[in-house]
Amino acid sequence: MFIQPIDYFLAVWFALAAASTLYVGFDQYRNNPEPVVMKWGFILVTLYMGPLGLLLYVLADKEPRPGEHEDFTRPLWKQGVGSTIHCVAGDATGIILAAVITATLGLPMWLDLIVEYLAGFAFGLFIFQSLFMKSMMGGTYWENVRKSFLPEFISMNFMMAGMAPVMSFLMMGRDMRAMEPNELLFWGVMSIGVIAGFTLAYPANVWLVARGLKHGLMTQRPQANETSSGEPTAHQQHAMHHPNAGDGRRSRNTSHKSKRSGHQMETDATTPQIAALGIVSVLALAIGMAAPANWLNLTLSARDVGGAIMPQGMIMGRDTPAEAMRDMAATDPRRVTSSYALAAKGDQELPFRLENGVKVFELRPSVVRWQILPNVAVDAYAYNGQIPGPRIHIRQGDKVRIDVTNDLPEETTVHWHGMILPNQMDGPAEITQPPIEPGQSYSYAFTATQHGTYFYHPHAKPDRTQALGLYGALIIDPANPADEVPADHDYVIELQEWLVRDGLTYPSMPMEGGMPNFFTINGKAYPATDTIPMKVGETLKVRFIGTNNGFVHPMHIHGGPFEVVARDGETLSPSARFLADTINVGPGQRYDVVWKALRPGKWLIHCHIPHHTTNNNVEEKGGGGLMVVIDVG
Ligand SMILES: [Cu+2]
Repeated sequence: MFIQPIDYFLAVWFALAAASTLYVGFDQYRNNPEPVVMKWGFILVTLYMGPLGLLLYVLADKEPRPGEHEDFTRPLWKQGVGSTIHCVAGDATGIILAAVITATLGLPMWLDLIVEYLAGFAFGLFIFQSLFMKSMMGGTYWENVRKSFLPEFISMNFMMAGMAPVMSFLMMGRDMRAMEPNELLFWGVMSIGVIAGFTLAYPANVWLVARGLKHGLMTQRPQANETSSGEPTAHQQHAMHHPNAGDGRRSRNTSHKSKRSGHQMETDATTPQIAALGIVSVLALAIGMAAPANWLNLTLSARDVGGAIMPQGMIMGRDTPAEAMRDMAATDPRRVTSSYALAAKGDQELPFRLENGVKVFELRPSVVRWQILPNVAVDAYAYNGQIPGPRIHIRQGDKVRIDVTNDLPEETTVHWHGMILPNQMDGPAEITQPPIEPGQSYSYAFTATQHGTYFYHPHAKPDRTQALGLYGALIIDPANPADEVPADHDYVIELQEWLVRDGLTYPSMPMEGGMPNFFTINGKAYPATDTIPMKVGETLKVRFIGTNNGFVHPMHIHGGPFEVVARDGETLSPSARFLADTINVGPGQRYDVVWKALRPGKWLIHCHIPHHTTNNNVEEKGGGGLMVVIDVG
């Protein structure tokens, strides 16, 4: 499933790469008079470099008109392309195969790079260079290995010097799906890496070809005149070009016929020249492999970060642990099990069944897509497909049991905030109970001895999972109705902060990269929030619940003061009640306030941090986010 614009781009890129490769392969076997090793070199490199591989092929190697290949491929820059193609085809194949295997095994990134280097070098030297070239050039296998070693070493060093940092930075960047071989992004990084490796290896290859240390492009044609004289068609003519070489050597190369005579190259490079280039190549390799460790945690593996997509602006240093990355990662849209339209409401009263006088409730947290505005949805964690979770409405003295089944992709527990209950029913993971693993269940049972406004939320990674939507109201009516502070209307307000960017939902946290840009009351942002209808003279009890994680929200009501009648579930004695028009609702706090409709009109309940009454900094219909209208008729 495509979840980011880059996924569509990559699909087009790889379609072009496939078409380019088909063309190059077709043209190679129909028209191109060159040895098999070069044919495969161009086919593989075009597969890795897509249209760029095609471009190199038609500019440097494709025979323009019959019989012109020898002359066409003679310029040094084309010979350098041929030599680099040759190296990259072998090395990159080894590197990519190793990358798939190490990612699947879950090896740390630093070990990945070393295995990839060794595999690339081995593949290039032992298979692509020595094995394929042996049939071309003659000589024994080990003779080819020995002669190829130094030029292959230098070329591979530059290749990996380009490829390693590209892989490190792009695989461990914001979108770490790039570490997973089953994602297009992984293959996109491989492509960019090969292009970078090619670019860095090219200058060295030009020099190596010019000095007769490596082969460039070659021409290999069946000899028509020899077939007529009864010789088998396998007798072929090789043409190898070393543009620096004198005419004598070139003519000797092009004139050698059926008798294979081993490596034709003689180098005029000096030992200090080769040594200096070798040292620089090792230095480039060391920088390419090690420098990214200044910024990236190369001890992590693909398995550690599991394809996480990180928020923009999160500080990720070389010491950021994998768990911190998983904690801040976006909800994976592919985990969403059901979607809800804007009309869907949270905080629905949860039905129960009676078992031996116990009220039994069921909670199932799962991953849902929840509409907070007509054009904005969050990929959230939700109890029973609702945000806020369903309201558990009971009476003081009730015996209750809540069966929780975890349908989330990560562990959870439930904490009954403010309740007096047995310790093992309290919910803190690892402290009073083992966390409820995905697919597992746990039952919470207690007797409600208190009454008032309470709520429930997870106590396993609440920084992530509560921020993604796990919370719900627990409203307990007093056993004696006279203990209830009366009002004509009763309205619960559950606050929440969201971080939605690039179509992904991240757990909002008060830290770099985690700041929220959407805010909801009961799972909707204004103007999608409720309107509370009232008549002049009526009273409204608002139960503010700090179900959010990050901010203290100064909640304000227009049109006259309210009376604060309860705090954190505890009803205030009449002498302790007070009038106010703004109350600071911090995370975990509850305030019950009673407001009287004195005048007709549209009166607001809203947070007094103005950023919290916008939707991604945009005002719609006079506001946004934490805003509800009381419509007094
Ligand atoms: Cu606020």
